[in-house]
Amino acid sequence: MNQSPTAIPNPPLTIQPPAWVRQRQLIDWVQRVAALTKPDQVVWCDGSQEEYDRLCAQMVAAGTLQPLNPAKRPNSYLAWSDPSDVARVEDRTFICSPRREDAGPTNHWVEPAEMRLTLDGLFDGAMRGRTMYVVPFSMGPLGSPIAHIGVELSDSPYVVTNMRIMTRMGRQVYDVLGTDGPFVPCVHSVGAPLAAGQADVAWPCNDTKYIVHFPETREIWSYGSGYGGNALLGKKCFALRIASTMGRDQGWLAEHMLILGVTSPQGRKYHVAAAFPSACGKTNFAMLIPPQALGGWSVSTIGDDIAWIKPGKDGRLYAINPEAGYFGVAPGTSEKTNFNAMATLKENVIFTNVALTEDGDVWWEGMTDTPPEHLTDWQRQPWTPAIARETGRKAAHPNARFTAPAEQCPSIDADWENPAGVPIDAFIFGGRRSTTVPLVTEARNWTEGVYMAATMGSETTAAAAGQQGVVRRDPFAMLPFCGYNMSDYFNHWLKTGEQLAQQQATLPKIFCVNWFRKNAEGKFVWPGFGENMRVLAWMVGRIEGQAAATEHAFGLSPRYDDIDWRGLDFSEAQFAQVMSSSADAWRAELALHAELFTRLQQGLPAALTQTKAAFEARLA
Ligand code: TSX
Ligand code: MN
Repeated sequence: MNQSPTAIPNPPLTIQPPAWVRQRQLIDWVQRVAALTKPDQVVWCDGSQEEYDRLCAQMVAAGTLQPLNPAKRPNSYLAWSDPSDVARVEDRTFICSPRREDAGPTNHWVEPAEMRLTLDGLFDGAMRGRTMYVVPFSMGPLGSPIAHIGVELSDSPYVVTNMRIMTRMGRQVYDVLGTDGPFVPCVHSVGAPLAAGQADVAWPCNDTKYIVHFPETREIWSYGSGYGGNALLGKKCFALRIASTMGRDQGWLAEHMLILGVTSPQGRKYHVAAAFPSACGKTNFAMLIPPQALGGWSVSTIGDDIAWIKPGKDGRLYAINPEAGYFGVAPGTSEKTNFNAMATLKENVIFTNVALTEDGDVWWEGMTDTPPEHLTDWQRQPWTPAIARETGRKAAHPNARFTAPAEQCPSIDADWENPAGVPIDAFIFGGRRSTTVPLVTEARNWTEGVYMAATMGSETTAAAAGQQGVVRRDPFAMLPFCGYNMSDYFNHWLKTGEQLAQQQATLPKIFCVNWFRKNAEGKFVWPGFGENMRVLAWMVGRIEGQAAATEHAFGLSPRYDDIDWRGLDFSEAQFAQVMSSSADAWRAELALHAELFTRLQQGLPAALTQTKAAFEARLA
């Protein structure tokens, strides 16, 4: 009950933009959204530390955040969400392009006018009793020619504080916008209006959820969730779904990729962008620490999740990380799996759905070998190792997250905020595959690389919903994030390669990796983590034209002697296990590619079906 007949109606809301907001269209839009959603007040965020601290204190008072022990985790907070609001909601995610074919068979589509009617109903009065925050943000370094601006209107202070870590948020964005600069309008409501006198809950949300994108008008509307990618609209909604359509129209790429710098012992630096589906350790790879024994390699981090990549005048591809923070999965992160991430998390962090220790710090599964004796779990219940053994309950939700400033990462690249971006020398695509796919394969050409990326698959883990160990196709790791027809997206990649080739530039090499091969006993054969540097070093050798490779049906791979094994006990027989694949296994694999191609049929580039036929001919 939002308004009883006897309730005094709200006085007409004045939105009172501060003098530093001069973008007329923006002000009009804020006015219209406020008139629709009917918040008690509108707050124009300036992005200052004072504002951040004030909002955090307010959320502590409301029970949304708990301050962590400043002696253990300075200036850090813990949020526990509603147990129903813990992850992105893919089946409630919509791409509302004018024609169904523009969204394609892998997206949920609703006709735009019909969706607008639905949203008008949902958002009418949705912010009653709350504050609407105006959150201006830049995706990418302020003023970079590769960056773009968004403004999120949200009734969630949790969103505001997370956006301040994840993006360049605040007043300075309005200087870039000027009086008529372009921005992507993003509207977000937790969908929990408050009647006069109604008490709030710690994590307001609504069982009805809509994550809606209008690619043609470049708008985002999000309703009902306060969590992660559903609510922090700069990330998946803007930087991937909307930006991918901007890239299609404007000739650039918005990709679900980490970006890293790798410097050889000779001091030569290269840049790599890599796409992996979820649960493959993208953040770990972006922050990799090379083994000492390899002598003088270093890896630096530019980004861990998203890359915006634009062709430069020299015919090379230049990439920026549009984000300013990491919104990473906590469980499994430890000093052993990702030392740099743990160092990044020392202070100024918002944790969500991890467990609370008795001394006011955080813990999650995999953080330490031995769990603490007593915790409060993410559902506010007492937790002990014994309870976990008896009930299987987790201390942290498997999708628990940290929100941390990128600049706190010890391996952060000196160029991570370079407005010009960094030139990409190689793309890596990978998945979690216990069989068939070798440790590393280099594509013979751009088209074969696009084929590898398009047919990428990954085995589901316990963390994901549904069956475990089933291979799910996740083209370019973009299945949930491509804002348009996947076939058109493949075509865009093929065209990009053709255009670069026309400029006589050296195209980035494309590699396919698999860190997850298992032996007959079901044990991982490849040690992974820092040891992946050996594969990266081979790739650099290939880029430099130094390292050798052997050709097989699907591309080029190293022989045992082409990899530097100093400091690692990894036999030729073990290498054979991570590289081997039978013709039978590949025939079965190609049959699965055929299933994907059938699903994507309409508009699927002929180059991909031709590449498949060529692989089949090589196998025969
Ligand atoms: O992130 C991972 N990477 C990339 C690191 C740079 N993970 C974690 C995946 C879940 C997010 C990996 N897990 C990797 C990997 O390369 N490899 C594996 C599989 C594996 C797990 C454990 C061991 C070896 C391989 N070894 C021991 O536990 C001792
Ligand atoms: Mn991601």
